[in-house]
Amino acid sequence: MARTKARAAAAPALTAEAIRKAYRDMLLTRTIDERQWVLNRAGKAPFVIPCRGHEAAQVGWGSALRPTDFFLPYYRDLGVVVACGYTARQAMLSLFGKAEDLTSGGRQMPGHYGWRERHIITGSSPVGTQVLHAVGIAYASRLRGEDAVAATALGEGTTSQGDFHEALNWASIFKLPVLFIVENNEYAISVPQHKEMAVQDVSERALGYGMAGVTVDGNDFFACYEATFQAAERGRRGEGPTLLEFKTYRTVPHSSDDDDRAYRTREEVEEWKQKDPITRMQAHVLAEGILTKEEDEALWREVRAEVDEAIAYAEQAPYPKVEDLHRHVYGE
Ligand SMILES: Cc1ncc(C[n+]2csc(CCOP(=O)(O)OP(=O)(O)O)c2C)c(N)n1
Ligand SMILES: [Mg+2]
Repeated sequence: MARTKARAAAAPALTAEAIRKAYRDMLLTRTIDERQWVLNRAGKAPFVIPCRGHEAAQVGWGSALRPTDFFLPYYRDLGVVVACGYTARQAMLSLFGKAEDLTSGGRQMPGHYGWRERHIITGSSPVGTQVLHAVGIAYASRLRGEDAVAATALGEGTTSQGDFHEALNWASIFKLPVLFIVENNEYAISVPQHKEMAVQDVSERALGYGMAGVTVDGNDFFACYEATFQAAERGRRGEGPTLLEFKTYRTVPHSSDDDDRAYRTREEVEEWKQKDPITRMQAHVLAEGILTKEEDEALWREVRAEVDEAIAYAEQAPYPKVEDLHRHVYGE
């Protein structure tokens, strides 16, 4: 479903090793996500923002970029940070608000991912602020003479905010290497897409800013990877930003505080569960002989054990000390 001015050389073919890693990252993301939900329901974790259903989109874009690029994920992007090396332990430490939490030392709500060494820039809770930050970072990076791109993600609902339009306009005027990645899951909490905007595809909005816009199947890891790689290459060549739309669906409520039965049918959810991105990737790795059935089963066991261990570790880890309250506010 390519749209405007989006031509670029194809990504080099992924090696079996890279495909295996992507599949593992998707599986780890799903397993962390499912267990976090259970921990919430068991009364052990106050708040969870799930990513279930978005794994192909997230691991797809997270693994198509370089460590020198800048990542500005949004709250749902566990799969992006996992593709960058974020571990199950880190996810659970953050969930429980423990001192060792990589992203904020236990200060932030879960889902506010930040990791200086991996160029992952933490976001704020008001949706869409990261979109403007990405533009500023791309501009700064260009002034420094680097060839990095800044990639930021958001939901389709967030594209109705002013910040989004200002960011696209500026980035396109200055031909900045920014990837605006919209994970379109058809809802902004309870509001369906047709009440959020009058266009069918978010990528149509690219036209109004004179930039490339691309819509792909967000449940297809390879499509998301390829589209991101190509958009990044265009950005590095000075051809400007791209608006990428990955059409997907969250198969669980918006957050642990939401009840999606109030605004969508079980039939609709079931229909999307049949298009599960992990089942699809599993079918691919088995059909291509990248993993045997036995290796696949072993991988699932290994990932589950990793998440069990992470929960046990994070549960007993200490909370931040009261004396440390003011740390991380000013540079040291
Ligand atoms: C400026 C602002 N308005 C409202 C909210 C409350 N809120 C949090 S997430 C969300 C829905 C966003 O939907 P979308 O952009 O489609 O992303 P999704 O959660 O579906 O991935 C809203 C309204 C907020 N955090 N910030
Ligand atoms: Mg949405």
